[in-house]
Amino acid sequence: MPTTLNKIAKQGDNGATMMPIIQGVGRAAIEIAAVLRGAVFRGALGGAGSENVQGEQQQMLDVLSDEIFLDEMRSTGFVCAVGSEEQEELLVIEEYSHADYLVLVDPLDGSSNLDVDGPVGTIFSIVKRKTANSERPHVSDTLQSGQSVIAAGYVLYGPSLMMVCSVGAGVDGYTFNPASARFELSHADIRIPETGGYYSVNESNKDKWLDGMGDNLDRMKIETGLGMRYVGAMVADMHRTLLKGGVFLYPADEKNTTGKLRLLYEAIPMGFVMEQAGGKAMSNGIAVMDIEPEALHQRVPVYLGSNTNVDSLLG
Ligand code: P6P
Repeated sequence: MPTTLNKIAKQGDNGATMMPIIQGVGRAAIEIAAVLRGAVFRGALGGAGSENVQGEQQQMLDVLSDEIFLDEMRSTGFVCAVGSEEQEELLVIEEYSHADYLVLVDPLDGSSNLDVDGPVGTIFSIVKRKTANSERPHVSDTLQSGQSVIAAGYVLYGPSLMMVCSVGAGVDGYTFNPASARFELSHADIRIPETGGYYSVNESNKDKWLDGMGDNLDRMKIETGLGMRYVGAMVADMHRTLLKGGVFLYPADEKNTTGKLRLLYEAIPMGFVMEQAGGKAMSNGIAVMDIEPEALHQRVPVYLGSNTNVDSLLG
């Protein structure tokens, strides 16, 4: 009998409360995957003609994925609000504004890969509200460090549909089985290899990096001899790093002086998974998970992967 997402209910102290929300993420993933597979026939590839709060051109599928994800979080009945890359303000789920949990999400990460049929992903993180259940959820409920994260993970829309997640008791990978139409455990207890793998970075920005990171990378390449792979979608680059080892990095540069990747719905969820798998996630000299967030769409530099490789990179 295959193991399904129901396994989560028996994991750690929070599995039972997290399972319905993560099952909701799974339902959203299945629907988003179906939309992606048929998008070309519906004229749904390409720009939505709008910008997100980041000033980035929204793809039509960014907007649709955000709507699908919000609907599935609403359907769980356990989520009071969602902080999304695609929405400037916190989205309160009115009929459940008394519920205990908030979800931070990048609904369709790496969407610039879509029109070349490249991999994309969904990244999520779950925290417990700080405001009383009788109050209206507030954006301050999202401003919690990674130490307060209860569960996090990502969905990878690739040759297969995978969800990798943790409720604080290790990391498991589930693959969608079309025969049974559900996610089934395929990668139990993922641990990042201590050595080997690849370094993964957009090296074309190297001359603009801040904090001497160009010299650090040159030194790490000599010390480790790692090859390079870069997909341009954090979920795909993170997933390869998690399974093969190595280091993924997005340093601050002259254009993105505080970094490009978002703390609450990219760096923290990936840092949670990476640390749960025995790896490391750093930013600006401290662990990603120790950064005290100041804003919903705050950006940070990110260095995550195998301990030895992250240590070699950061010196
Ligand atoms: P660049 C996608 O836009 C994203 O937010 C991450 O998924 C990815 O790691 C990064 O930006 C890619 O950025 O500048 O290399 O295209």
